[in-house]
Amino acid sequence: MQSDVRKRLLDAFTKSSEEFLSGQYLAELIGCSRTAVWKHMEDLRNEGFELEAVRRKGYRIVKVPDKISENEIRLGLKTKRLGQHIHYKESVDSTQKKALQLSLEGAPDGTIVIAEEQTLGRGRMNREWYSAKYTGVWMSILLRPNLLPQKAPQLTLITAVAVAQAIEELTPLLPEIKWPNDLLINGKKVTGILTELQAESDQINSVIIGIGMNVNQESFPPDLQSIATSLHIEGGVKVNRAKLIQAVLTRLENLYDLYVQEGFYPIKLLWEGYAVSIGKNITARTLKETFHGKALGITDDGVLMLEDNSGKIHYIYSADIEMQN
Ligand code: BTX
Repeated sequence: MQSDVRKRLLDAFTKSSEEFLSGQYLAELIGCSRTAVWKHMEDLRNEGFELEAVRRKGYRIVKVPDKISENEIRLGLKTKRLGQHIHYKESVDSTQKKALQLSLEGAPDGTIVIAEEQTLGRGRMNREWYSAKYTGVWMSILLRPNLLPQKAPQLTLITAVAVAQAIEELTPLLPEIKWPNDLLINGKKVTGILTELQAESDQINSVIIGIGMNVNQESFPPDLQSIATSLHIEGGVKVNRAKLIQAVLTRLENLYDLYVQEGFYPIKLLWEGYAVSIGKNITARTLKETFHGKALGITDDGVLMLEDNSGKIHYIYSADIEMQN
């Protein structure tokens, strides 16, 4: 829809003391046919507006979409690097893909891509990531760290701590981290993290950290109902997504600076405070093998240590974890 038509329509509803505005009135106001008004109203509906159309009365706006604007993210953001360049999209296939494209075009460290909706959001190993419109935080952060490529998995753990801290800052909820990339609340997944690396031999060109946070969903599709949750479902109130984004960016920048100055150890201590799988019997599935045993903890590099039934310790760099007790 042309933005001036959109603005005039919304202004008409905002300024009117009547709840319903007739199609005829709106048609005259904009200078178009009633059919065109109907089409414009359908466009608004597709943008997330909840509308009511009643015969002989006209149209009424029941609910405006809970959108995030770029300005809302910028306003009051106290970071130095993260989020200083924002690419905000109404809809994308995947923010990871867009961030990779920007990375190849030379976008600076700290650039973020945020979308209201992803049509092809993905998790690890190309699994699907459900990213419904206006309900979550679907964000990719482009970093250009001066790190060895083998250190990149630590960034997933740093991000998990940052997200946990941000959730605690804005809600009374108690998030837990399931190694390596899930945040859980009451045992269900509230956030997933996907870290992707572009590196040449021993140098990182860029790291793209994808964060998918379930924020204001009231329900999930049947196949996710038993494993997924949102901050709204758990806390009973809606959470301001722009504030949450700001909190994640601020926390991540602070933790990242701490990491650069002091190494992974202080992050490890914070991470352990949220860890849910440590000390438990787990099954860890890597691409090649499946291990059963007790999760002993993580090394100073963020690698998972698992002790199998024969007492042998395995060092696991990446896996899907299932907890037995
Ligand atoms: P993962 O591979 O650990 O988890 C993917 C699995 O999680 C899916 O197979 C499904 O079972 C479940 N799942 C799918 N959608 C959801 C959801 N909304 N909530 C809870 N569980 C779900 C986790 O991968 C990493 C996800 C990163 C997503 C971000 S969003 C921004 C960025 N762009 C993009 O395409 N991906 C990242």
